[in-house]
Amino acid sequence: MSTLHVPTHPVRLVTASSLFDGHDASINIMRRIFQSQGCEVIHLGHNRSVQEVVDAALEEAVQGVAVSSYQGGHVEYFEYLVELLRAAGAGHVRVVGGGGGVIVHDEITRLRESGVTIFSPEDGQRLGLPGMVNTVVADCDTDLWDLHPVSVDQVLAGERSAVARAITGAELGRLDDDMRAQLRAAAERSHAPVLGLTGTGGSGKSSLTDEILRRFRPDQQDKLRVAVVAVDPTRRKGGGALLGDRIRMNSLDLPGHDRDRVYFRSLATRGAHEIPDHLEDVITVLKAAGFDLVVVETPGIGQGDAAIVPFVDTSMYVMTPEFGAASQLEKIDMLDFADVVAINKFERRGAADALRDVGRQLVRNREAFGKQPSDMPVFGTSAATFNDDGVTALYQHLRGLLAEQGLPVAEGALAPVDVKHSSGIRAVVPQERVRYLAEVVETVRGYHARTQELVEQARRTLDPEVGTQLEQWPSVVEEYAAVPGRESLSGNRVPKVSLPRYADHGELVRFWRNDNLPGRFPFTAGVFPFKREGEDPARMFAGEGDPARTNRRFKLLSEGNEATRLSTAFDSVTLYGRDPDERPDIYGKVGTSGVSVATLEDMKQLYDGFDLLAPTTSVSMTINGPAPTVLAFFLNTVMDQARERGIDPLKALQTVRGTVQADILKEDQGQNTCLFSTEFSLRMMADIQEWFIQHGVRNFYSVSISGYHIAEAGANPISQLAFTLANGFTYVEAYLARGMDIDDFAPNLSFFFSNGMDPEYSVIGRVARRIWAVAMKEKYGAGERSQKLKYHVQTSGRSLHAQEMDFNDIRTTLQALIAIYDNANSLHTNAYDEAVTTPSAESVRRALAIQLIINREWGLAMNENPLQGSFIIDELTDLVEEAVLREFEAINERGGVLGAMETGYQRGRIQDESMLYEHCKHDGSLPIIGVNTFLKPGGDDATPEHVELARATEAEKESQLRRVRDFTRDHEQEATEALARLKEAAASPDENVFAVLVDAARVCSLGQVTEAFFEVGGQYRRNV
Ligand code: B12
Repeated sequence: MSTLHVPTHPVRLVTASSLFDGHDASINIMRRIFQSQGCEVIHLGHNRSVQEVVDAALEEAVQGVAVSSYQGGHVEYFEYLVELLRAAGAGHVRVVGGGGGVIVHDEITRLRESGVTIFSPEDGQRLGLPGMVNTVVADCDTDLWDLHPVSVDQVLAGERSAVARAITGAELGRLDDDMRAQLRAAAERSHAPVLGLTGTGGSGKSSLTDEILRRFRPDQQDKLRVAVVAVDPTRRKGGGALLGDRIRMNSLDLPGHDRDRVYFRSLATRGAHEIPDHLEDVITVLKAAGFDLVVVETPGIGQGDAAIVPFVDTSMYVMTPEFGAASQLEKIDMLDFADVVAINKFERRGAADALRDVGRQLVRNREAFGKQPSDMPVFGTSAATFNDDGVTALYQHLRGLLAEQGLPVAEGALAPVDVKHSSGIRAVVPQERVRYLAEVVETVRGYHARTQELVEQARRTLDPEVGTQLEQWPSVVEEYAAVPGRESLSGNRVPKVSLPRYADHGELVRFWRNDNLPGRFPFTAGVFPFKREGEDPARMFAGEGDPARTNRRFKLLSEGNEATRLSTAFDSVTLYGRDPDERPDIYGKVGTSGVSVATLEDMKQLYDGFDLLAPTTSVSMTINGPAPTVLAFFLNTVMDQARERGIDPLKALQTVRGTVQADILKEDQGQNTCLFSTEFSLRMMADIQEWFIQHGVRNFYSVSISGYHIAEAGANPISQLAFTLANGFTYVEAYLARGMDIDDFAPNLSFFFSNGMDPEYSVIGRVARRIWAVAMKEKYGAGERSQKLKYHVQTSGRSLHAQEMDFNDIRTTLQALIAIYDNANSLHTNAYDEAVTTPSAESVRRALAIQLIINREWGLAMNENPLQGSFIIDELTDLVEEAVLREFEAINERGGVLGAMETGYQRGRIQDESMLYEHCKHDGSLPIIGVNTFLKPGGDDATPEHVELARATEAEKESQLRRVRDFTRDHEQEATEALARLKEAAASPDENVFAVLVDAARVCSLGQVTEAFFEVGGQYRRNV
């Protein structure tokens, strides 16, 4: 193995996924390896525009940017990135990237000519993961200070790049005496106060900093320039650092605000304990550069965390309510020094007590014995809550303190608040219900314990219920014997459902309680007694170009089928709730990797010619962040079809069939198409469900609780299943807390899993159905319809490779077989060209054929319960179930799903598991035929030079731009009114926003609605 390059200079890199691109699995792997090879990584996460990447590259003074791009439009994106970097005088910044097989050979060559290095899957295979990263590290190991000196005048003029470079010099201790003296003299003339922020890890310091800036900028109308320095520790082992604060900062790029008013710089401690050695010089540079306010955020290390105090004029300590006993407060050094204390995550249990205890401690520390704890500068805040008044109170207090230090503040545009802690928090899952997952575990374990008792009992005396079941069993056996079954060519009758031959009462009891026949509680073997006649579960995902082209593809796919089952893939501009635009990093993605839908007109064209009211038509839409708006487009299309035929539109809602994905929890965990604050998105989901109940929408699933994206982001099957079911129970709790009845909403919930190659996939549906049914019946007292977990399954995309593509169909066939054996309710089979492009007409036909061959040709599929009775299937079912329950306990310990999400628990786990898979794939320890073993004889042409690519044409892109422009022009007046009404509804906590949105969607574009919701619902804040 080649030795890895050890950097001689600090190597700093910005990492991100491109705009409207949530594929962050690969960049997360790369950034971790960069870190372990000693680099300082400013990770921006997913969905980053070229401008954001360039801004970060300039302010952070990096040697390189590393971007992954999977959604198409990569040529436009990377070329625009190089262009903007050069225009900003940063042509020296190396640009590297990757996008798996999606970036094809010709494009790699073209991009290389523009100065971009793209790594293909073969590069990964040839070099190995560390080897590939190593080439970047070696190339970026340059001395920025020597290469790019900076003059004092440029710094004093406040030029962004000059400031950034001067900070690099300061960090390296390379500012010469003369320069330092001049900068110091300038800094001394500055009146800029320095605000220091520190606190315990996980207290939400950076979110709070962001929220304070989000108030400061509009409040002071951007008249003041602010610099923020965020410090993160350098790992002692390897010397790398994850600089993970910038990713949290939405306030750097506020709509309608000048991006030059805030400067943000991440620093690594580089061997120092808590404070980088040259922090004072860094502050000097910023003061000399004329900033009006300097904010320094440092990690709190242990309890002796007051190291920041000597560097700043005002300091703030951030903590959470969970500090244990009040006596622990005596040990916190910062409580002696901080001018202000914020108890963040005020939505958590014990927050009010914490506020009081910390107040008391401050009274004692300050010897202010005549004062009340409530007089102390202690604030209860919830940075995760949009427009939290506790944060506003904290901001306004800080503004006063900073003004005393010389900050020239104006009176402020923000209305004063008269609270000292958050007053409007509405917990999605109420505090008293936060142990729900532990309760599910107790219920399932209790159920099995009872089974064991009943089994024993059945061998002696009988429980009355079991007695009845035993009495009825012979007639059940007879009933099934009468079902015709299917005859093989050899003349044998293959039973549709095969019954156990147990005679022992104990075994029968165990079978009924653990498995039972399909369609019988606990539905382990399936939720329906028999498969639907005349409707294969096939639901093929399609979307490309403009709506007219996708409409043609839908017609092709549904040709010759009795039932019409459409599944819609949207392009990434739509997935992120925006309208098509000319800007190069947007333009390239219009109609690529999915269909572009920005208005009601687009939606109508998409399903033109399909009878959406027919009971044989079912439409599924893969959309999450902007799901409410896209669903509103769809339901209007349905209602308009009804109107055209003289049918009452409200009646049409009662029969329309389909699914909208709309699962925001897994978005945060795996797929990353979050637009709004999680809290607002969850409220919208509940609004939709409530509206469904009010309008009798029974056959349309309001959410598809998805494990697919969790698995494809890298999770193993256990984590996929556990996280997904836990998310499902969270929706149950959230909807119950909104006052909905379990049997009114549970039948509208559906599930979606990925089926990969691991052994656990054989039982994923069985375990999901059993846990759900037992919990629904025994814990929630729900009726039978609610107990039935129905799921869609897609074969695993990540198990398909760019190399030796023909082999992919074999993998898909095996995964599809197991799904069909398990009575999955709906199935998508991936095409063999999965790693390179959304499928062509030819590849999708083959993928569909896989299902047809299994369903119609494959003999054993004549039987509908072939998995039952197998020792290994039973054993795996119990094993996977127990592993899932243990994971529930782990999530429960973190405060349930939402509590765990706040600390990035699920994301961290998924990334670890993803990393393990890729390592095993790349080092060959996990055999993958044609990729790391059984390689194509003769070498390197395992990836074909030319594959038919399903991409939008220029004409389609242009026509989409024109269509949305025409639509917004024609509806300008009505849209203004509708948007005002929408914002009003969203701002009032008790109004159902979806009800108003259904009307607004007739006249507003998707992008217009998204912008409106940003204002009133808050933007999503990314997590590493
Ligand atoms: C995983 C995956 C997902 C996951 C993403 C999870 C996540 N958080 O990342 C989920 C399920 C959420 C997903 C969703 C979608 N996906 Co997807 N997805 C994939 C998949 C299966 C694998 C990509 C991957 O991460 N591979 C793992 C990496 C490590 O390996 P690799 O790609 O081979 O990369 C190698 C090199 O290129 C290099 N590399 C890659 N990046 C970088 C970066 C740097 C800096 C370096 C040094 C090296 C490097 O490293 C690897 C070494 O071998 C691909 C298909 C495939 N099999 O490739 C589709 C694919 C990329 N997805 C696709 C699409 C269309 C989508 C959706 C838009 C579908 C939709 N309409 O809803 C959504 C959009 C989601 C979003 N948020 O934006 C298409 C893109 C088609 C196109 N551009 O023409 C693909 C090709 C599938 C397909 N055929 O339809 N997807």
